[in-house]
Amino acid sequence: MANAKPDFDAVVVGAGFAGMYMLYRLRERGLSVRVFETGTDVGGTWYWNRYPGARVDTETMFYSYQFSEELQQEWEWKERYPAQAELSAYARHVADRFELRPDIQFETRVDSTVWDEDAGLWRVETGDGASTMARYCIMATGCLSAVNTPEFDGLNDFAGETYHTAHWPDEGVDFTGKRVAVIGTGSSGVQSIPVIAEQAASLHVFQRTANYVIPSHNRAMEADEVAEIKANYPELRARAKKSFSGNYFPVAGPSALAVSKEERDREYEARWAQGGLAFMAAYADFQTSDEANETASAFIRNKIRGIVDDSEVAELLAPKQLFLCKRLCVGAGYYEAYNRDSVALIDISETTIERITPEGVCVDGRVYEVDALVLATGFDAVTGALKRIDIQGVGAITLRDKWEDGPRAYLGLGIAGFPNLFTITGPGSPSVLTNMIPSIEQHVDWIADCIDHMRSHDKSRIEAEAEAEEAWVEHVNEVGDLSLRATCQSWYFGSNIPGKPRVVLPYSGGFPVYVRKCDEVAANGYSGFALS
Ligand code: N01
Repeated sequence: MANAKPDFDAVVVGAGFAGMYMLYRLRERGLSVRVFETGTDVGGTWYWNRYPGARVDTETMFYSYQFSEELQQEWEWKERYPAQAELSAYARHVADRFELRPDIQFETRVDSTVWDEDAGLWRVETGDGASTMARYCIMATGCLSAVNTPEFDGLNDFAGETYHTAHWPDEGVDFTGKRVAVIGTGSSGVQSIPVIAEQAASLHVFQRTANYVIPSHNRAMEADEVAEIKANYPELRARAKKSFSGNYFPVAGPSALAVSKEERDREYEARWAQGGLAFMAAYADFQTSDEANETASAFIRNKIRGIVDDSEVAELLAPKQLFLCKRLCVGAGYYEAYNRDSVALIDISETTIERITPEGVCVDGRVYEVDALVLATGFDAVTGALKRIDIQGVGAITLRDKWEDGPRAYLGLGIAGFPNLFTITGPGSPSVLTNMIPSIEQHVDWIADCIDHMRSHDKSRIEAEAEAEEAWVEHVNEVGDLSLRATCQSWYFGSNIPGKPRVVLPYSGGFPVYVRKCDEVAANGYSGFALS
């Protein structure tokens, strides 16, 4: 049976940016591939997240594929931070340009994937009742794709419309004249609130934790800056890869405390005026020194007080937790939205949402009556999408069981007990702490090279060794616990999902260190993996 013939060399689950590139690379190496995708089109995150105001918050000349020089030269980005529609058009262009569609089966959810040891193949079962055998199974299911819908009492009894930001109707929603509630003030809430506020008759925002929001200062790309970036792409991309987050964010200095308050504030002012995530790289000790961290927090809190007219509302919006505890948000007119008479902020940091009634949202015995409810409540991050599929490895052990106390994976790429299964940007890789597209490309290239190596060395089975996995998980935890981020509640640690074990999900040792480790493992004949 070991030489049983698969239907495809590889099955890839998901046709977002990871799945599309995986398909491209494997096909280029001569493998037959079937991609299964739940949606009706490509794009993953940028297919599903169509909420009002949805746009990327990483500068897009760098949040884009670099594997094809022709692609990066020919595609014209219109905005510094493109909206969902432009990102989705880019994904569709990539699918068409590289003729990916014939190998993607849309509107097909993968329900289970089961390792058949005798055959040395994965049996992938899909929602259409079909079963597909493949030598390799590659999970390109995304880190922020399994939607979190909190189990509010009475949610199903709500008489109005209910939306989740990550499952927004294709045709959009017109809130004109409506009373709207938004629950959640993470990146999705921060982006959608000002846009919904422009339309709605009234908007109640339910905030459990205030976040730090840096203005985006989004604008159209100038022709000369595009030309300059395109002319220097190789150098700029290489420089970004050397940075901690795989982004090119210049660091002003090793410590915020090594300079005077005046100099520091000048730096913060400049970054606030420039806009975007580069603010987080101002000084290198935000994750290691409370005092340094507080200088950035205080600066942003003061900005909020300067923008928001009502001082009580400003204090509620001023974050209490450390800067960069949670993912930094980038917004457009977010704090300004609270100056509208039609917008009210409801603080639920000390209370909670008691229940949803047919009329609206009940907090502290008071019902806020609304016509529409928007859940901007995020995702079961990093592990959620994998655990929602019934994945069974050697001896029918399930991934859900193996990860009951938290995920265990080697480099976030392979899992002991699950041969020939790869995870793109899986737990224990830098993933969500980095610019996602370069991280995806690094994983895809590594997996494609690994499969190539196996084929050229006449190997058909690869499995992470338990000891190597154990050592890597320990290292990920050790490094993760060094950062101040570890002292906070956030989805980086699974704290947003009731009952989810608290585990460091992404590797926080930085992109360059991680890439070196992956390259070493490959150069040493895939050390830590058993090949047979
Ligand atoms: O989700 P979130 P998101 N009762 O988890 C609140 C990326 N992204 O979709 O903080 C009441 O950040 C929750 O409160 P708390 C980006 O990496 C990128 O906004 O847990 N409230 C929080 O306020 C981002 O970090 C882009 O106390 C509840 C909110 O809901 C990640 O995706 C755009 C609750 C959820 O915030 C996730 O962002 C969008 C409950 N039971 C997203 N449960 C860009 O590129 C949750 N909340 C711009």
